[in-house]
Amino acid sequence: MKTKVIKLVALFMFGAFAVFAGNKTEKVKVYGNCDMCKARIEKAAKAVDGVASANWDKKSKMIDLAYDDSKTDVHKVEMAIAKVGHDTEMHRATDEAYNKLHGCCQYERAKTDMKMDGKKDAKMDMKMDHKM
Ligand SMILES: [Cu+2]
Repeated sequence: MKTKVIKLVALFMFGAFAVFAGNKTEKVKVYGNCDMCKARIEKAAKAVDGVASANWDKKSKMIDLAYDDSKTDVHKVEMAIAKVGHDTEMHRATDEAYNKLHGCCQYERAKTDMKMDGKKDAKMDMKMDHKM
């Protein structure tokens, strides 16, 4: 009887470990306006392999991410979000992606000259990947 209980406990602990292993949560800023943005941002984040959950808050502009850090990292998720037109603190969307957004979704972004997007972003991304 006693060994059975120990086995059960061990099994449970192993299960819990397997579930939590490699899981990370992170909160990052994503620019957007409305519920349409929320749906778009969360969809893009969840489409990244390894992301377990994504929850963007309209007011604080913060997204809560839970992901398996053996499969992905916050930069990959931010890049996926930037790809659908939403700037994050570290990854800026291209003007092209931003301009495709629904009119009500065109949040206010920091004005920078044309050099800031596209190629330069790609370069920045690469630098960050190397660091990790
Ligand atoms: Cu919107």
